[in-house]
Amino acid sequence: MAERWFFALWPDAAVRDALAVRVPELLCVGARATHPSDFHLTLAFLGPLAPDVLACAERVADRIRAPGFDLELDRVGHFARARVLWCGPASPPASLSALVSEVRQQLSTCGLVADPRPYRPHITLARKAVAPPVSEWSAAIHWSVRELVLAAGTGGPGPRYRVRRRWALI
Ligand code: 2AM
Repeated sequence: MAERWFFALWPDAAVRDALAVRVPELLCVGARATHPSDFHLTLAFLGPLAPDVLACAERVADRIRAPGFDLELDRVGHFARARVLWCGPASPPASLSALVSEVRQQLSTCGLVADPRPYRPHITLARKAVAPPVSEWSAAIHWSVRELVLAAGTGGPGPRYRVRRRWALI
């Protein structure tokens, strides 16, 4: 299957490990937990890309000048139709929304059209989750976001994504 590209925020080891500890207690029977190396928060999904468009997307990231920010992962949720269990910020900070807008707007110069659906920042914790989380999210996980990444996935068994490049937020 062709690689599918996306810009994302990738948690550091401390955030990743904190998430991995929480996931098992949330899962209904049959749900498949995300491999901890795959935890991420997507900024913009690009899909399969021709080499010249991929190069254009990388130049977009080269041009981004955005500050780092703090994220509180303080809620868990369930996308029932997609059967996805997720966590994310209850109140996304303005810096996150601004970064997403900037990346998506710049990507239009590469001919990449943003998903028209409202942006819902989330980290997929499990798939095939037919039921909402079976317990509460015990406490917020604090994440100091200091970089954005370009990652790719092939949809195989986990880990299914790979970070290809990183850019510092300043
Ligand atoms: P998800 O975890 O909720 O499925 C790589 O697939 C990343 O891009 C995932 O974070 C995925 O979100 C997100 N994504 C957004 N739109 C997508 C699409 N149309 N197809 C696949 N992944 C998409």
